[in-house]
Formats: sequence, structure tokens, C-alpha cells
Amino acid sequence: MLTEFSAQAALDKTPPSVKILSPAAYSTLPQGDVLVQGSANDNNKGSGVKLVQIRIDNGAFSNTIPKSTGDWSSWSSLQNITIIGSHKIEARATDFVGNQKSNSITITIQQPPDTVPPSITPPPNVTTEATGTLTAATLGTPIVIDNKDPSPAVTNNAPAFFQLEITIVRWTATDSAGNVASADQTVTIVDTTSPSIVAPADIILESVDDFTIVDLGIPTTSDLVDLSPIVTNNAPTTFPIGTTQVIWTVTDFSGNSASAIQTVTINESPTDSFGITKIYPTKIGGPKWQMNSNDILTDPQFSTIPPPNDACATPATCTLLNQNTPENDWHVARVNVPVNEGIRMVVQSPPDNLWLNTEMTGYYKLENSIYYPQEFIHVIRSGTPHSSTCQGYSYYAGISFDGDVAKIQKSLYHGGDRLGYSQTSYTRGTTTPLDNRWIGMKTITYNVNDNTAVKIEIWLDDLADNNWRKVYEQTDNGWTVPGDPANYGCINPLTGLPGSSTDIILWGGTEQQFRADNAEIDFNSLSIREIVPPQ
Ligand SMILES: [Ca+2]
Ligand SMILES: [Ca+2]
Ligand SMILES: [Ca+2]
Repeated sequence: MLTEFSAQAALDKTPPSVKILSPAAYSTLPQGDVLVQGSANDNNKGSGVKLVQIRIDNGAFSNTIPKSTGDWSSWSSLQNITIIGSHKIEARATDFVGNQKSNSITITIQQPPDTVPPSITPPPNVTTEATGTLTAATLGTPIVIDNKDPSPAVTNNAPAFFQLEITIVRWTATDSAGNVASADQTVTIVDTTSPSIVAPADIILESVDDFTIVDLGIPTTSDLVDLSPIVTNNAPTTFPIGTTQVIWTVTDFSGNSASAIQTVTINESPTDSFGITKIYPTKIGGPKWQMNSNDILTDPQFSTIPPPNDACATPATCTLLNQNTPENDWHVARVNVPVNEGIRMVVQSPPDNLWLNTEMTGYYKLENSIYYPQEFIHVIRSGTPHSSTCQGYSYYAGISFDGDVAKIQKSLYHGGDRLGYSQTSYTRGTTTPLDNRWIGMKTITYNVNDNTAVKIEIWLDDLADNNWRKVYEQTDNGWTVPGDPANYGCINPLTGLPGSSTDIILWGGTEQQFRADNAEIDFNSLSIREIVPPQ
């Protein structure tokens, strides 16, 4: 048998064939175990395959495992290939007489697939001041580390510009194996910048009233972000005479604000609302009255003694008072009454705001006086003398109907017996007779010498053309009256002490009177207002 075999073997000069079936030639395989499979067989009537070996990269051969003992129609070998790169796998079959044949393939070993995503640390959160409705922000760069990819691709979803809000920017890192990681960065756009404001131009107006409605205009405002910031001001609805600072404030929707000041200056008109020149400026907040030229009869501050009646047939017992039409002035008459009685047109002070330093103005036309000459008289700082003897304090300032005399007198109480009245101070040659012509008369009364004396000025608008001249003035430094007000229990309202015969009426009164005794006159444009006395 052996001989037969040997003879047969001796005849076998053909090497076996061997193939590597797996892995396929030129395939790429992951790092690690590689199962190499193949087949081998010997030639017809050959000695048979004895073994199949393989080696890697010309290293040492190692045996493969046949399909079963002696059956090399398929074989296998598990090889561990860790080195990355191209490798040669060579299979060699040997028959029983020692003929050999090799076959080889080339494969490539690569690293195992990367399934580990990168790690990503976003840049620090960003807070940026708005520069407009859209704001650019510097985001910074995330820290990205990957197990394999030295420079994974990094993207983010940030807009080119940010709105005034909090925006989440998502950063994404993708490694070369397509593994993705993401992290969020907060971008906050804030508006801490105040709007700008330019106040409207300062305003200077002239006013005849205590309070003036002013059109302030509109400030110029802007804000980087808020296209319509809110504008407010602290202006009063009406402006007093003097200087008022209006603070304009603009506030954006982030609550930032800015202010600017507009100065509103209301200068007192040099004329009153009748167009009559003021000699002295009005005291702001002081009492003020001017007749209602349309209907003086319903004026709550105005009254007459005795009460007015527009159809008074016998003006001895009533005061005839009616409007002249179409002249638009007023007619008042009280005649055929005892001496020192006549027209008494009383103007009450406002409550708790007594007549004190006043400029008292009236325009008059003398139509008739049977007790010629009498006077146009202004009664100043009076109380209500017919209700109380002690209310009879007042200054009287008058211009006689014949135009000659301008005079001033003081009363300290109303004794009814000519007691209580000082001597009359007067000047003569004041003007021409007043009959049937319009004149204007002012009496200006004010404390002087640090509130220790009272000055009384009489002014005349001779031709009723609003040209005024001072015709007389006196200062009461303590004029004496006959009798003693203390005898009537009179108390000086200012000091609270018993009245004296030399009291100076330094205090204000509840009423002032436009007066003409035993006369029939036309009048117009009556007014009383507290003044700022000259220093
Ligand atoms: Ca053979
Ligand atoms: Ca990775
Ligand atoms: Ca702003």
C-alpha cells in the first residue's frame, strides 16, 4: 500500500490549487479578527491536499482548519489583524508529495467605525447691548473634542442679527463619521440705553389772565430700539404768569428714560382784558375782579346799596342800574338823596382773599349831578360799615365832578357823626370839568415802608384814551381821626389791640366801592386786582 502510494506519489508532480474565497480581494475590513476562508484541492489522481496554511504579510505560516479531516474543499482560519493598512493574505496548499501552491489577496484593515459623538461645550452665554432693532452679536467659539476626528464640522443656527430678546443658539458638531452633538448658548440682547429727547423750543407768551393755555409743541425723541417711545410731560393744563419749567420725559419699552426741560414764560400783559393799561403788575394768586360787561347784575361779587333795579322810577330808594344799548356800557343813577349818599357799587373780595394792595380802575361819564360838585370816589380796604361801626375803616380817593380837586381821606370807624374821618388831603387844578365826557380813574393803594404806612395814588385817564397820569398821592403815616374807635369797642384787625385814632389801615378789606354821590353816570370797564407794589 505504501509502495503503491509512493508510486502514485512519485507520479504526482502537480501542486494543488488553493483559493481564498473570503474576504474578497481588495476588501476593506475592520480592525480585529478576520475570518479567512478558502478552498483547496489537488490535481486529478494527485496525492491529495495535505494541508493549507496561511500567513499574513510574509510572516510565518500557520495551519488552517479543514472542513473535516482530510477534506480541504473548504478551510478557514481566524486571523487577528490589528495594524491599520494594507495586508497581504497568502494561502499555501501542500500535497502529500510536497508540491505547493500559493495564492494571495490584498485586503485593507481600517479602524472600527466611529460611533462616539464629539463632545461640545458652547461658548459662554452672551449679553449684548442693542444697537438697533437688530443687533449683531459676537458668539465666540465652542470647544469641540472628538475621539477620532481632530476637527469636526461645527455649525450653529444663529441668525445674522438678533432681536431684542433672548435667543437660544444651538451649536452642532459633526464628526467625520457623522456623529452629531449639540449644545445651546443663550444670546441676550438688552436695551439699557436711554432714548434721546430734545424738548420743544422755549415759549414766551403774554397773558391777560392768571392762567394761560399753551401749545407746547412736540419734543424730538429717538431710541435705538424702540421706534415709538412714550413721551410725557408734567405741564399744568394752564400756565400761571411767570416761568414754569416743563419736564418732558421719554421712556422706551425697556424702561429707560431721559428728560429735557422746556421753559414756558408767561409775561403779564401790560393791559387788562379791557385793553386798559396796568400801572403796576398783578400779584399772582391775588384777588382779582373785573365787571361782567354783558351782565353786571348777575355778578355774584357785585352789589349796590340799595340793591339795583333796572326800572327804578325814583332812584332815591333804589339804585337804577341798566345797560345802555347799543353803546355797551352801563348807566347807574341815584339822585335826590341826602348829601353824601348816592351810587354805591360794592365789590366783595373773594372769600379768604381780602382786598389789600389793589389797583382799582373805572371809566365814567358824568351825566347829571344835582349836588354838583360831588366826586367819583373809590373806597378802598373797607369792611361792611353799615353792619358795624367798627367796619367803617377805609380810604377814600376821589376826583371832583368839576375836575378841580383830587383828594384822599381815611375813615377808621363809621360813627355816623362825622367822627372817625381824618382830614381830607387834596390837590387842586387836576383837570377840566368832567361833565358829559368819559374819563378813566385809578386808585392804587399799597403798604409801604415795610408794612408800616399806606400809600394811595390817584391816576387819571383824562381823555379816556388810555393815557394815564398820576394826579395825586399821599402816604398815611398815621393820620389822626376825631374821636377814638376804642370807645366803640373797635379792635385793630391786624394787631388785635383796641383801635386808636391814628391807626393805619394796613390790613385788607372785604369790600371796595365805586361810588358817586347824588349822580347819574355811565360807567364801564370796572376792575380791581391785587398788585405787586413798587419797592
Ligand atoms: Ca499534486
Ligand atoms: Ca467620534
Ligand atoms: Ca433704548
